[in-house]
Amino acid sequence: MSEAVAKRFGELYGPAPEGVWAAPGRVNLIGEHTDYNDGFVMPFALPHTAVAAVSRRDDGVLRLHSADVEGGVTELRVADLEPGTDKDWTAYPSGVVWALREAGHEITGADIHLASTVPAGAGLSSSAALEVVVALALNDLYGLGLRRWQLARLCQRAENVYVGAPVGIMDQTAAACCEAGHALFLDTRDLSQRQIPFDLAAEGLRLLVVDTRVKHSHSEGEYGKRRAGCEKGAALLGVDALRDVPYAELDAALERLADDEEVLRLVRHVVSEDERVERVVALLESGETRAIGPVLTEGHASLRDDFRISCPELDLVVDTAVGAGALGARMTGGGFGGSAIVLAEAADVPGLTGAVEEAFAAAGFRAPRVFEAVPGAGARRLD
Ligand code: GAF
Repeated sequence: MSEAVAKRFGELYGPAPEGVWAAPGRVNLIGEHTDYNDGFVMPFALPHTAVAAVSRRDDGVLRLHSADVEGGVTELRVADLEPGTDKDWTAYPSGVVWALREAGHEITGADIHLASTVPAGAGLSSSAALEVVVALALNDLYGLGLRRWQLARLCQRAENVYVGAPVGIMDQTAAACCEAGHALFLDTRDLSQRQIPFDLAAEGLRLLVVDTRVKHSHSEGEYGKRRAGCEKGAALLGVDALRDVPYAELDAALERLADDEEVLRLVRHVVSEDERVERVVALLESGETRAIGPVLTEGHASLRDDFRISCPELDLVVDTAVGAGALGARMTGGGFGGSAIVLAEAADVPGLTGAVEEAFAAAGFRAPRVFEAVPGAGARRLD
């Protein structure tokens, strides 16, 4: 991949690139819609990556090209980059250049060629991978000395302000900080983190990703509504963020929200989801990997019934897989389509995959894309 991307860079821009970098997509094991509530998340990196060949420029010009999108090279001036103006895929890399410059780093231009194997629109963070790979490349080339978590914060700012999507910090931190063979237990309040060994193969287990290949069109607006509802809940309860509601006090908090059924449900999901993350961490650290299955399925029910961000395709994956003997299953990512994950005994994978495929065909849904996910490495320089 690295050589092909460097070669294409040379064809597009002339000389060979100064370097080639990669950043992965992610699967979130547990901890959904908790990141903008200062809560806990637990993603791991996919082997699928966005790869960028990059060289510096000193004339204020930013040139962007992607192997995955029709069209030629886009040429911009770094001084002219402004939030909200770019509605194309180029908003992700140029947003990162904008965010670095806004933070006071002198980026005087770049030539960038990108190619990604992270499935787009599948809830696997293909955009965060694009942002982080560009941030890491510019950090190295311009000698900025920024730490991984700082790059993640800048990428989140690019996405929030430049692209205009009100996302939390999980996906960018996952792309920047994950390690092979581990899931990342991340406290999104202060970005403190612990790498939790997550070697399913050694235990005879597998984690399947089932990409439903649907993305319901209202997803972006609904994300913002959930976020606003959570903020309202925190304000009604007099806390900075829902993270500050202890699980032991959840019932009392819900009583105080009895007049606002919608906010009550959002709060119940977020506070119980933080507790599920802590339970999964404890189970993994005590070697009880199989026991995390029911916690994943519980998390799905909470996202479906309380947070209301599932959809028929995701529910069908979870119900079919659990009904056919999976240890647990849940949707992963923002919701309204995208992917679900299924934890299963290795020997059960063919049967489960067949059961999900048959159920999709019987329901008249497009065939899902199913693959096994092994925790991969975080962002890195390749050449
Ligand atoms: C999307 C967002 F980008 C994340 O920040 C996170 O909120 C996630 O949805 C839900 O957990 O991936």
